[in-house]
Amino acid sequence: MQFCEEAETVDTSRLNKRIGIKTTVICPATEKHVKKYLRQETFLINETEDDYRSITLPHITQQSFSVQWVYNILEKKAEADRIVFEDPDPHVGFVLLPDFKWDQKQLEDLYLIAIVHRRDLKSLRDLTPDNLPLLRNILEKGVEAIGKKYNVPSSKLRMYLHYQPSYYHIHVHFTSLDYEAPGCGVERAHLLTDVIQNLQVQPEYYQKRTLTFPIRADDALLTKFREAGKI
Ligand code: M7G
Repeated sequence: MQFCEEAETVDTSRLNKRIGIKTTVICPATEKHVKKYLRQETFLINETEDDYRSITLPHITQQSFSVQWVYNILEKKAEADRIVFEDPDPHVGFVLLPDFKWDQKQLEDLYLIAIVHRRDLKSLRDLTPDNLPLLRNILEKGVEAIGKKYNVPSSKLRMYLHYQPSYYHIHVHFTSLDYEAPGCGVERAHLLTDVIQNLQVQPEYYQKRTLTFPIRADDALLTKFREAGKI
């Protein structure tokens, strides 16, 4: 792994199939970026509705990663040539493009992200039934676009949202079912189809439910939960 200072955020993944090495370059890399990629012990946090309001929300408002790279993509200032599909609608629209974790050389580790155009949704916690048209649109058109471009059917796709995400601007991960993508485990990934059904069954599901997520030992949010006597 290398970290350099010069450019805007540039994150490039390369998978060398012959020797099986994947490298990531992040420019510039903040201390938080460096920590993210260092091996660390992790813990599970059960975050109640109150914990989210009193601990997590103030924390992420103050110190989450910048989402400028997301805005650059949405405004076509970055990666415009990599866009696989776009629905420009301001409410239900999104941009679908290869994730930096995928070099697009083989379909086995296919990895795309759908980034929504609207900017008011940070994470799962903000989703309500009002966002069902957005989520259904991503599911339907994302699957269709990936089918057309890569000939991969929906039965071979794992589509999910992370909680907690690293970047607090709603996006959906589309990964090959044959690829154990980092962060696709049950403790962090929420299937898009489940999210849609949960919102249909219980309108305030993501505001009311306790949500469990893994957290690294060096994450300041863990310290906040500890200080509050929650773990
Ligand atoms: P996440 O759920 O916020 O967190 O996902 P994670 O990084 O811990 O999984 C953000 C996703 O965006 C990840 O899969 C990243 O690899 C991907 N990603 C991050 N950056 C900075 C970029 C970028 O600039 N371009 C693209 N195409 N993908 C990115």
